[in-house]
Amino acid sequence: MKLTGAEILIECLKKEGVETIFGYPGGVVLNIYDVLYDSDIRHILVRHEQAAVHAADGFARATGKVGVALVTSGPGATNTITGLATAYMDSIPIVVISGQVPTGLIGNDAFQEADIVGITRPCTKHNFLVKDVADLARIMKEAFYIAASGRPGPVLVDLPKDVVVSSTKFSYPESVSLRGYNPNYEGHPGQIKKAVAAIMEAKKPLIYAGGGVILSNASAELTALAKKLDIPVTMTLMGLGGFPGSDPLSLGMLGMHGTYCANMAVTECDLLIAVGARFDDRVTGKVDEFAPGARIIHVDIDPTSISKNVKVDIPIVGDVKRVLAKWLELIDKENISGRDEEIKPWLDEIAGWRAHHTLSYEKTEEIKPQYVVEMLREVTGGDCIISTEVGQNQMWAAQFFTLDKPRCWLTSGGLGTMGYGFPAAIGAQAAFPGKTVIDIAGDGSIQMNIQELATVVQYKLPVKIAILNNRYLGMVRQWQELFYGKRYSHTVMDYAPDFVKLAEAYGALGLRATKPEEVREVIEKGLAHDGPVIMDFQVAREEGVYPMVPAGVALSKMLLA
Ligand SMILES: Cc1ncc(C[n+]2csc(CCOP(=O)(O)OP(=O)(O)O)c2C)c(N)n1
Repeated sequence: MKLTGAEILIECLKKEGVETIFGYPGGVVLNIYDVLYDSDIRHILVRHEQAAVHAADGFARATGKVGVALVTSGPGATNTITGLATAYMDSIPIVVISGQVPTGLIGNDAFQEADIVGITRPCTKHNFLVKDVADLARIMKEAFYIAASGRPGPVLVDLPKDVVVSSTKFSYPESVSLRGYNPNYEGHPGQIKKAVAAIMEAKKPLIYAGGGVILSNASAELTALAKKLDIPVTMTLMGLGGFPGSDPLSLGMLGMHGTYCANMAVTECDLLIAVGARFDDRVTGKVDEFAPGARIIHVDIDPTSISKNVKVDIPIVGDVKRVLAKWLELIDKENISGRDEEIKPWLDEIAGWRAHHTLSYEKTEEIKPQYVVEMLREVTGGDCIISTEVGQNQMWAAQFFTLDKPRCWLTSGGLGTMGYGFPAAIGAQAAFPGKTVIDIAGDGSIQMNIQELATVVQYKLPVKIAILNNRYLGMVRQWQELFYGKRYSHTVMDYAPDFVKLAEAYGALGLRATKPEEVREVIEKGLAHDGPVIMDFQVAREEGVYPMVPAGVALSKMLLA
């Protein structure tokens, strides 16, 4: 029996175990939507294609599965760019299917034509234009494989209308073989041994854990390693939750808004064990003064990441989980008696930095944004999924919402995409209907995808939005305060909707707190409500995020307030 391209596409999604997709229809994908109408695949109709891609991305980060979005050609496809670039920078596995004008019209400036394969080349791991229905099943298999394997990332499949309507026999390939694409998962045995020797020798070792720990599901192995050898751990923004934040060995986040003790520990360590981290400039500060006295081990699945920004002494190309498991195996054979005594001076030094400066803020009559985040942590007991927007809200969430588990933290690290958090929360909530999902937002960022309130109300997705409302584009204002003589050029956001009324207009619950004493009550009420909620916290307007390492400055030269 022959199936149409549209039918084949849906069969492929079923074969991949896809149950939920996010999308927005249009002319050239009508046949696909028509087949979808009768299928068991749940489709969530967002209000903007950017949100469909962020939702697929949030779904992927929370579940570890490949997220899927479906959009139409032209503007539908171009609206996905920010979502694709966001997923690309953070190595998130998603497959975006875009409609395309019929092959015969490609290049003719046809109605709603955009060269989406050309446009997305720099911001996808790979992309495909399907020219023949006979290739469709194979391409879908490859798309899912490429998205999820090696260093994960977004894949786009562009489907011309004529391919969607023509038919062929359907058979789904069992396996994929792609010339020149063979991710190396194991790591070189010699290098693995060398790393273990360096770890055993080090007097001041430090683990620097990045998003790769989360992506490769390596938290258990990382935790076992740190605890076995008493090695302190600092995490990047993307690595948060990869090691329990409330463990005494956790130093919290490092980098531009990292903790004092994490940044000092990086500066003073004699061995830096980088796992699934990519030495981003927000992490290293001035590269020449990053971990100046340390040997560096770097484990990463992507060979092009190694020695890209910082020169590495022991490179290991492999899957973080497998390499850590191998290390543990080898360390089991080592004699570690007396290690407590050896590592103690280093742990004492770190305790000194911790005592010298902890994350804190001054309590005043006004609501402090950090206090809101602390209360969210306290009321939920940490048992929830947090997404964030971008700006001060994101950094306060990273600093004050101590995360103990992986896949509970959805944030745009690499691209820094305002408007990411709310749709990402939709993706996570769709995957886990019973879980509490909270988007910690700024008043600026939330307005970038606020239209998705309609989506959460329609699909009964009880996402909670906590707006740290400072009526500024706060993070930019902070830079203007510090580096531009307080000239607040176009960062004042005094004109904003009444967020409580806005929530109500969409059929959600709106709550507001204007005094510190109201914060806890609003959170409790918001979390107890069984539908979507906006909580508008009117916070101190000119609060800053500290510590702060100014761009391009050494980590040890933090501004503490
Ligand atoms: C799409 C996009 N545009 C612009 C920026 C630059 N930017 C970074 S932080 C920020 C301010 C964010 O303001 P808000 O959402 O109110 O959060 P706050 O910093 O006040 O918590 C801006 C404009 C960005 N990151 N993303």
